[in-house]
Amino acid sequence: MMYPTIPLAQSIIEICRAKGIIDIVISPGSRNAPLTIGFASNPAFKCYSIADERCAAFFATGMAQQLKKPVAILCTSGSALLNYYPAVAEAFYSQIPLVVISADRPHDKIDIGDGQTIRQENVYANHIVYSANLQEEASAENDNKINVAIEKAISEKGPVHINAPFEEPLYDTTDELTVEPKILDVSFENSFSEDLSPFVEKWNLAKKKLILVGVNQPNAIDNEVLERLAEDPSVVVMTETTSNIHHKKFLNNIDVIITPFKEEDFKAFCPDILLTFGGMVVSKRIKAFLRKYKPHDHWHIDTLRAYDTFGVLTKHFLAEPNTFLNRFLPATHFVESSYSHRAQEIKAYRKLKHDEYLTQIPFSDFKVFESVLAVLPENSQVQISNSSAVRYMQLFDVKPSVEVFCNRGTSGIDGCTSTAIGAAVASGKENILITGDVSFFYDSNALWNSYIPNDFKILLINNGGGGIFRILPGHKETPVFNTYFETEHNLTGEHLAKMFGFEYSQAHSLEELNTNLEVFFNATDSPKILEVFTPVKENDQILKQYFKELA
Ligand SMILES: Cc1ncc(C[n+]2csc(CCOP(=O)(O)OP(=O)(O)O)c2C)c(N)n1
Repeated sequence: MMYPTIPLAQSIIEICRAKGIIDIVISPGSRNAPLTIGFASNPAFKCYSIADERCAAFFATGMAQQLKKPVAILCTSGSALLNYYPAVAEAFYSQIPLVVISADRPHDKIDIGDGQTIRQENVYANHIVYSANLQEEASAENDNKINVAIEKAISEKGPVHINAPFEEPLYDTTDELTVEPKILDVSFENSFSEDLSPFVEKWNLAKKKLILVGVNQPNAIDNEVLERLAEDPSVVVMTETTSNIHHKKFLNNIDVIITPFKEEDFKAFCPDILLTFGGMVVSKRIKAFLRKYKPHDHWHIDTLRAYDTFGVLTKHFLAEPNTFLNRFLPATHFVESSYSHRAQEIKAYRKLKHDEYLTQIPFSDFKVFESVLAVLPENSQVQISNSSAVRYMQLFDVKPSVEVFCNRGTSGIDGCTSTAIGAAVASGKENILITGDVSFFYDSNALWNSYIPNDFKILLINNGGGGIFRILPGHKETPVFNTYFETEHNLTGEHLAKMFGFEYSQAHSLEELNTNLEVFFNATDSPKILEVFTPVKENDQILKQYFKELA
């Protein structure tokens, strides 16, 4: 076995191994050579080489999102680690265990005019679960910090930073381990024993209970739990596309349901108790509604965090949602109420209106989603880029066997493609990225990646710029709008596809799209991009009219 001679590098490698970290995404550099050589020469690790640190970090985020265990990223000193920051922030808000390892100059070389040197310690201070600022000499204190960092990434589900100073020579190796780092076994209590009786009592008295689910891992909630919620006449469940929860009685198109509501509808729909779980919620309208028509109580279930999103948070249950619901629901009883029934009526009516409208409209972003979602392969995974793509998705039903993910932690457009590729690699599932053009071009370096599976596919909806800004209030057709908001362009993905070895096809009409989709999911020996050109100036009109027609 080949080890770096530097003891600190050996310790980091050995502790990572002992803690079960397998995947290491490495970006090139010299300062990190001891770790690069050590990780890459050790069969306990699976290493990936990705040059662009922003892409590398999002790729690792996509992997960790799927594996639900830490993935490490390793880079050199200087601005390299700053390029990790967008993914660090995303991981922080999406509760993804990302272990950042940055190589640094020794302390006495910082701010004295040495090259490729910045102030690396605590550089992610505002968005990190733990920062291990190591000393150059191997020590029990260093070992302790490395252990804590990895344990915290797991237990606090978030990014951690290990900053490791190395002095030259950096490339020397030895075939013997010279350190015996301390491996701390930190165990975490995962039981939930709070007395729930006061909450059961409240629940049993309330005639209107709304459950709202944000970003949630597939299969996280037992079917019996979902069935029970669906059967209670006093319970309405609203799910976002990224909740990965499906039941025919749940309201899975939130904006479709509530956008046409008038004052009296909102009042009637306003719950006594709002119970939430999962991560970020996409729908702005549900947030505006619940902030205005406040429920009496808002309870949130999460092992770690509870955001007061609606200004009425009254209880945080520190539990896994599935654990909590399995204990809580059997203690409650169904309450007679028309709440669920009325919601079902609205849902059925909106569905009619939705279907009717779709038969009338011309080719547009909206129509693209209808066509694509209908033919998604069973058991595939969809990654959606931020912007209007994730909002359009919310207007449709997605096949229950299809898993849906989106970087909603910070809603950035800066790493959607890289995340999707990381998720595709880690999940092994057929993965389809549905993306807008600006998000796609922004993260085009994501394609500079030699691990992209052949069944990875990108559906690129090219509406000539950021179509979202036409939908948002404030849109006026001016040069300022076109240049600085929409960032209009005439680019296509064709040359990028060629450069990075993707099969490429185009569609300019519904007929072309449907014809292309017939073969898009056929197996081939390279990943594919299908670029769909939609009418820039009609998309937003069609969407706005849709919300009017739903009433
Ligand atoms: C890193 C980052 N910069 C800026 C934004 C603001 N932003 C949100 S959507 C968007 C445009 C996205 O356009 P595109 O990907 O083409 O999707 P469309 O709006 O057309 O659906 C921008 C710039 C962001 N979310 N993240």
